[in-house]
Amino acid sequence: MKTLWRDARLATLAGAQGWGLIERGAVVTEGETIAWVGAESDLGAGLAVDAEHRLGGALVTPGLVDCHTHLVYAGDRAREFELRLQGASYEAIARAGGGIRSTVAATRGAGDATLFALASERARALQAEGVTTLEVKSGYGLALEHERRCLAAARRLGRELPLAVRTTYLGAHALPPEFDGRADAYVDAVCAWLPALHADGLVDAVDAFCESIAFTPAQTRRVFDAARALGLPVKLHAEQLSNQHGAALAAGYGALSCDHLEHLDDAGVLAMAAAGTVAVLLPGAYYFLRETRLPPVAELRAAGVPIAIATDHNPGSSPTLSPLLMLSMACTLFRLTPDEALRGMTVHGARALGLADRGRLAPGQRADFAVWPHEHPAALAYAFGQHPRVRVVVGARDVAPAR
Ligand code: DI6
Ligand code: FE
Repeated sequence: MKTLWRDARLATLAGAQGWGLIERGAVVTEGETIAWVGAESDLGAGLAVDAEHRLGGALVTPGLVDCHTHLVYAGDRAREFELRLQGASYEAIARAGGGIRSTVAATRGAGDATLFALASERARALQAEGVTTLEVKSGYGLALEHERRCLAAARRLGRELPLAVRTTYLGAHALPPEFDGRADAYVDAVCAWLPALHADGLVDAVDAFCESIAFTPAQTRRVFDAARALGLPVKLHAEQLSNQHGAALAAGYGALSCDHLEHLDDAGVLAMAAAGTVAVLLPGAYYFLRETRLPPVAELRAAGVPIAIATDHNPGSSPTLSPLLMLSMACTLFRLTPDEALRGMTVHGARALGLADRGRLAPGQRADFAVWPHEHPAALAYAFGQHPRVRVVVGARDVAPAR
């Protein structure tokens, strides 16, 4: 089926930088793919299509790609938020057995149907702000059976909702209580579970939390070696709270991305540049943990490291479900330009997932796009907290608006 989408202002992001704006633009889709993009005036006169949508001059961007979320879990951590505001640090709460562990207890106690319903509600909220591709990490099960349930819930989201889901195995997120004092034995288990989860078709990539309160670089290597043995790509929670030199380690494994990066040093930047690893910046976690050390944006730019932006949705450090707010924070807190921020949640977000077939409006790309009520794309980052009405199109098909 061939469809013409016309009378639109297109922010194509097709070039290496800038918006790639086309005024009075049109898109022709064929099946689930974009076949042609350009100015309406360049449309062939005799173009025969099966359907036509007039967009009334609305702004069209590629569908948003949220490349870092921890969407599947039960419970919340509002009480922990109160404690942090009274002076307890995120690390101190984690060391005292709260933090991630409290979410693990709630997640293990929730049934499959509940886990799926909670995740599905969250995915719909993301979709309501233009998300068409979503990454979901495990990491709140921390036992084979529970990691499997969480990854299966993520896969089910991709089957039952009109969005694409990529799954990431984050068994090395925290030490579960049954392995207290035995971190190396737990890493052995994390590595041993991976082939089974992969055989079930549940794993697209492997991640770890390399941090003083989580896993060491040596333990991270073992997890990455297990991934490499199966040919799975890796990503890393690196340099979030301290500099463990995790980014350089991950780049040595050809990592798709290193995420957070507030404490990234020059050697890490250069290693990422050489490996083509994407820097995923997570302003929601920076804001919510009241961090003051900024990720080295100027250095990443100068080295040509692609920068992605994501929600990092999770109950402990970034409970937001607003990708648009993250675009705004990427600009106000991290000093990205609005077009860099949007590129970070489209082209570069897709690249952080190893996906080259989406993130731009260009021939051959998937026909995933969002239609916004704004005049200029800078408004996506500017109009924070406004919840614009957005029309979401996935594979050239209209997705029912979620609100
Ligand atoms: N870094 C984070 O910010 C999240 N996970 C991670 O490795 C926080 C997860 C949580 O606190 O529940
Ligand atoms: Fe995270």
